[in-house]
Amino acid sequence: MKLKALLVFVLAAVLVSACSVAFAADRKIVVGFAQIGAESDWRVANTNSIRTACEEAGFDLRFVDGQQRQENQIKALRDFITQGVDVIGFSPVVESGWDEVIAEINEAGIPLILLDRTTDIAGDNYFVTWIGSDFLEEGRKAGRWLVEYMQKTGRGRDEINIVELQGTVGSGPAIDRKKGFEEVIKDYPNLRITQSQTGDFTRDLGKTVMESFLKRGERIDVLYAHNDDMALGAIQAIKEAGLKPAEDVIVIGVDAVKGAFEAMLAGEMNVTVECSPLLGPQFVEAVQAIMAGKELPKITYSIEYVYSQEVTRRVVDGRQF
Ligand code: GZL
Repeated sequence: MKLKALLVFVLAAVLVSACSVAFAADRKIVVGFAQIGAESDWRVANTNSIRTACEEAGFDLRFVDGQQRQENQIKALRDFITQGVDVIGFSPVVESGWDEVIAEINEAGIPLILLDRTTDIAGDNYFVTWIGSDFLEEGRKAGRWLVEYMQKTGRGRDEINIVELQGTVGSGPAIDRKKGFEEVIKDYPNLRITQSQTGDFTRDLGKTVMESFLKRGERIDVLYAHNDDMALGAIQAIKEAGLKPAEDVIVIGVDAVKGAFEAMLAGEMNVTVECSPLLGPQFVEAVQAIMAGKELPKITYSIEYVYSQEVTRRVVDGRQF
């Protein structure tokens, strides 16, 4: 009798697990994504890439625009926990202030993918994988381009005044793009940052802060902007001050959004360091790997280049962002 009961039990267990697998195979993967906002062309392209890739993958995507406010992102993350999503994706607007909500996500056992930006939480056990750019290297690339450009144009020994438009205060890209740039120029004492202030990655604030830099009346030779949107706003301020952008004031940006290419073709910007927003496909691959129980590397960098004024219309027309 006992053997018969055991066989019935085993058969029932196999049927239940088969049904749960079948159910799992039928239902959509549910993904919660807490996006920073829509502060720049880069962010808009990033959102489009995520939405398109998730739609093509057939995910049930719950997408929240945090409007660049940390409290909105924290609320979205808590809502995802309540909804019991399968995977959470997240790009933290700033590095600090996430410990509590991340602990709640970990407690709920929901896999977390960091996309683009990072947090200052110690260790890397709290997330499955981070996909994004090397912001420190982007700052170094901007610094190296400037050193080479000054030497190439015979100004390698001139006293050069640099003004800096920083990204969102406390954000990973703002912290590391500043650090990487300064790491390079520290070996050239004639290259000095004379004014530095946040433009919060937006075009409007970039213009306003550049106006204040110009109003100080000190000579400005170079603008280093942590993203192209602030650089494009600053270009307007430079022109309204009667100066020629890319000539009187060398203009360096980061992101390589289409507006920067158009400005370079118009002779109003010198260089942009690429930071790819097209992370959607890599994000989808990571979600699918997690759902299939596969291992993932902790870090996946996107491949990026430096584009200077000698770009052709062909390059511009071929770009996706
Ligand atoms: C960088 C990204 C930054 C962009 C800005 O990966 O976080 O945020 O450089 C965007 O344009 O606002």
